[in-house]
Amino acid sequence: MRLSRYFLPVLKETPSEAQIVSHRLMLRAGLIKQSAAGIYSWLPMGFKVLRKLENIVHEEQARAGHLAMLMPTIQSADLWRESGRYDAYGEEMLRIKDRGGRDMLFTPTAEELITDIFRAHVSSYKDLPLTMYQIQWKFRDEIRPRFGVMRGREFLMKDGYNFDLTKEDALHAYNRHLVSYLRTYERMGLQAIPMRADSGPIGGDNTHEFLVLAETGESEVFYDSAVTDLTFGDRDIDYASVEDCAAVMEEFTTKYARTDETHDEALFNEVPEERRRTARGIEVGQIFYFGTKYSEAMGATVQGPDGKNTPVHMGSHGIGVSRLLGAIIEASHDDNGIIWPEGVTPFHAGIVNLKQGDAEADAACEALYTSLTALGLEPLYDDRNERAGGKFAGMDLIGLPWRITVGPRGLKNGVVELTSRRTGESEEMPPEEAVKKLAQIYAGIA
Ligand code: P5A
Repeated sequence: MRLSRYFLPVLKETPSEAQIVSHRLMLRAGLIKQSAAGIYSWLPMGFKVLRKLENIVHEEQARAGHLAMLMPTIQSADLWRESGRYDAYGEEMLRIKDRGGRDMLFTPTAEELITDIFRAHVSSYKDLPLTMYQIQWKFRDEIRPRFGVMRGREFLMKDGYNFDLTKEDALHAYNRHLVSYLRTYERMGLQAIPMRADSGPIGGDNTHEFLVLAETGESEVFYDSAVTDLTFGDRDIDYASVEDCAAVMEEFTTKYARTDETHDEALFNEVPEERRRTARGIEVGQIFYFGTKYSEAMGATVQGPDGKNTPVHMGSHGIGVSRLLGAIIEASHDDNGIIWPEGVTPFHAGIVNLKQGDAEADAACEALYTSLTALGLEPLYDDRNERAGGKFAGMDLIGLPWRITVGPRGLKNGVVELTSRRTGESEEMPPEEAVKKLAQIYAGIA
């Protein structure tokens, strides 16, 4: 992409309404624009990152054997009356009447709708296990929408639902989701720690939230610092294996890590004092096992091997996809702007032409652009007729992990400069070397 043809409305001033750094940077870098309280448009560059996050989620869900689908955002209230949640959900639910006076709502989550689909089509245990998920917009009429996409009213969520014959099978689904979420967040460059939590309006007693530690996080958390040493890495896990998933579950959830809702001071005090931590975190996901809460209320049963009909065991699992943009920026920025992790960056590298209009510099930039594109990488070429200082500041603000600087002086010696956004370190090398280096960096990521 050439910057001269892109839509990137960067702001010079720091927007006064933004209280936390990720919100400020998302506005300043032209990623989003607020349209009403807690409701945002996603401008081209913000949308690009959102799509990257969605892709990672889809790939990891497929790896775990889960089926992608899509349900509507507007639902009939009748289903929610069956589960009892139409009244229980309260003010957070956006209620709408259609022209016939029927009660409708904008989905805050979709346990009811998926249970309705299940009961219409599945009647035998032979069709289990089954896990389906979607990535779809949700609406919750939060009392205090704030911090930009972090606590929006409209937000993008991955929501998945498992159906199993027994509690044991459903707990395997729970563990499998924990494993796949750990992998998902790590691919996004994040450490998200599973913590014992409260299930709120979704229900059930078995639930973990995934938290990214950050001073601006809305949740207060308590944990054994040993949990921050755990990384999932490049493990080859067989998602169908009950033992494999249970082992990861045990490794990642045995040490003390809880949100304030489930915090137990006495248990916490058993953690060696030097490892006890109190901090704040951003909730980027949550998994639930709630047994037969919805299947019983809505008559979602299957015939078991013994010929008897039993309600299915269920759980649901959510990732705050749009919130993740904020969480990633909170975890990865400096005074000059965003620092995108390679796995989610909107463009793989910036190309800065120090002397636009200089025939040699222009040609070198074009050649770099062509070679990177041919390798499947997406460069963002700053081809505007601007001062170098402004171009550098702009690149730092939008946070592409790598920058290639091209100028007449370097070209005389046959070199360009490759700079890491994270470390600020620059290295001079021939243009072909820079291309090769970027290809290596992104091998297996892009
Ligand atoms: C699990 C999927 C559920 O709704 N039902 C379907 C279950 N869980 S949850 O924890 O309530 O939400 C899942 C994730 O969505 C994100 N989230 C939000 N993101 C932005 N703004 C909001 N107002 C908001 N509310 C929830 C969180 O990341 C949460 O973990």
